[in-house]
Amino acid sequence: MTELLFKVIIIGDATVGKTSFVKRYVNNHPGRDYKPTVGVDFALKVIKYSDDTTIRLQLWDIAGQERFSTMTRVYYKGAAACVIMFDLTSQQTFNSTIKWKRDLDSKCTLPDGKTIPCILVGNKSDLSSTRPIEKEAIDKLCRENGFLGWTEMSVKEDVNVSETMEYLLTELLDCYKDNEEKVAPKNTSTDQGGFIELTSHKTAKENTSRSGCCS
Ligand SMILES: Nc1nc2c(ncn2[C@@H]2O[C@H](COP(=O)(O)OP(=O)(O)OP(=O)(O)O)[C@@H](O)[C@H]2O)c(=O)[nH]1
Ligand SMILES: [Mg+2]
Repeated sequence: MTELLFKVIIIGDATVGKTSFVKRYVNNHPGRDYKPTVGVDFALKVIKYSDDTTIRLQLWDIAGQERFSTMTRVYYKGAAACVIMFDLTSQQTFNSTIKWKRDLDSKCTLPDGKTIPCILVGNKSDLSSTRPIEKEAIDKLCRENGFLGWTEMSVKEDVNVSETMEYLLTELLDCYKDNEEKVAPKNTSTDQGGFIELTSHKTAKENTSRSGCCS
């Protein structure tokens, strides 16, 4: 029986929906009112990946408010993968994803020196009538800033939450194997990006889950 533990960090501006996302993914309930995250919150998702492999994802839900930005180096340490989230109805939060990605890449790398796999997520797709950001702009930003790709999500309506994480887990495991085997991994900072068709990435079988809060 193999047990693998990975740290996954979730970053992005305040109010984009990071805490709601983690709660939805782990507990299948996003919570109700907005309570700003103070520093960082933790949750654990246990995935029965195959008959002989269990994966534990330690999720670090990092505060988006500016006043916590001095702590990011500490929070990013040891991360195996990252979700950078923005609000599809807020141009400002979309623009900020470049800043978050640069901050991440400058402070966190894999053992072989490559950048960690990072997916861009546009949340609040349920608010479709107030969406100022064109898909082409997201594609472009994704390609130019070394994201794996991007997905649209509605945490509120439970659209693409587990699918996005399944996709990220597949990429994470690829990087992990590459690092284990000491061969050159896929370079996550070039020739990628673009919209991810999630339905073709059903790999991990989610079985049990639990969460814990340590902050
Ligand atoms: N309409 C809609 N609202 C959402 C969605 N996801 C989250 N929200 C709301 O957005 C607000 C902020 O959500 P949070 O998850 O607390 O935001 P956060 O990114 O954790 O914010 P910080 O902790 O300050 O960094 C809350 O009122 C949520 O209910 C969504 O998919 N659709
Ligand atoms: Mg939060």
